[in-house]
Amino acid sequence: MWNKRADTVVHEVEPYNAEPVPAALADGALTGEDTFYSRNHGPIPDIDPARWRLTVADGHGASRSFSLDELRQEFDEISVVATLQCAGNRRAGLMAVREIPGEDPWTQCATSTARWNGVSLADLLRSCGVREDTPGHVEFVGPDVSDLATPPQRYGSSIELAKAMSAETLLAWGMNGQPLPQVHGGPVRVVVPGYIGARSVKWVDEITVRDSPSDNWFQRVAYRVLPVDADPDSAGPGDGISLSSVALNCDFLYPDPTTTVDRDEVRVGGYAFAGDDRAVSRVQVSIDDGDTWVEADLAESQGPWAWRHWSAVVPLDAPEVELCVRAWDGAAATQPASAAELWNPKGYANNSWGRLTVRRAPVTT
Ligand SMILES: Nc1nc2c(c(=O)[nH]1)N[C@H]1C(S)=C(S)[C@@H](COP(=O)(O)O)O[C@H]1N2
Ligand SMILES: [Mo]
Repeated sequence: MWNKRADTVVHEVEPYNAEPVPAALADGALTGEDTFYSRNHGPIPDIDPARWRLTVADGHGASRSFSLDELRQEFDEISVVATLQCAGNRRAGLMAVREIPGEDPWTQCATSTARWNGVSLADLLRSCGVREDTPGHVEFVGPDVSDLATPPQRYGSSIELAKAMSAETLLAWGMNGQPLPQVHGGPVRVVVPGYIGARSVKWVDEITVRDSPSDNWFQRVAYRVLPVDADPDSAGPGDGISLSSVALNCDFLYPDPTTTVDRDEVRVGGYAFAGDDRAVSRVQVSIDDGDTWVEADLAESQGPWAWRHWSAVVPLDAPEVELCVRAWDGAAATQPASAAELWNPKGYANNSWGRLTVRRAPVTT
């Protein structure tokens, strides 16, 4: 489906929700179209690029409309390598603590990285008379109607005007050098580097500058870390912590826990990511539940908006070794040890230590 690898883990067919297997994400610093996770709240629209139009309203009564050709002609093309990470990434770890009804059990692969090409949102907004020195918010709306929202409505979100005017936020029509695939928001999507994936609205056709955050259900009600005892069904707009920048996170991508290792050491690896203006400074792996740590090697940086792959060689001193991994950022903040500390009713933002059990094959003498 949707040109994805045959081993893709499909949580739902309609709406289509799927994540790659860990080994596939480990394959490259950039994630191919056939591997990139896909998160949808409604039917995937089929939009003819020649007929797509974007309306930009400045919030003071003026608006402009652009075709794809006009965007390409009027603005310089920019390119940013950015990781998208769903707020529900690693929810399975929270579900193991306590059930979370009605949500998909995403493992650690609801995240992927691509080179995005398109126009700077700041350039576009400036051409519409928007000034960066005014406080405000920018709302994005797509054409897909989600009946998961109350009431059913088009998918939308918003970000602060300052983030919309930043050098990194873009309207992308290209992904890894190819036209943006339909399933990832083609012809044009928003990419908000460093923010939860939910803010990067696909198939965007309306952008509005506002004084306050969007009233769209996916901004006002969803994507909030609610208090542990809150009932998500009766939680009102504005309750809890509204997610924007992604919390420092990391996890294992290999080895495959269903295989055994026939040596007394093993190379382990995965990704680490720090949202918005923070950067991954260090990754460490432990074989004794965090009493001692070894430093992992970080792969070369692909810029401030992309994950870092990491790897380390660790000894296997028992038939079964429980590994943990944690990252640190530039403020020397690190991750909480257990998912239980983070459990929340919608199962968002699990950034507890990654954990992986590795089995050693019986030693033959
Ligand atoms: N129009 C629209 N945009 C959307 C969504 C959606 O359902 N509809 N899902 C959001 C969420 S929650 C995520 S995590 C990312 C996923 O992007 P991807 O499917 O390209 O990986 O898209 C975001 N943009
Ligand atoms: Mo998401």
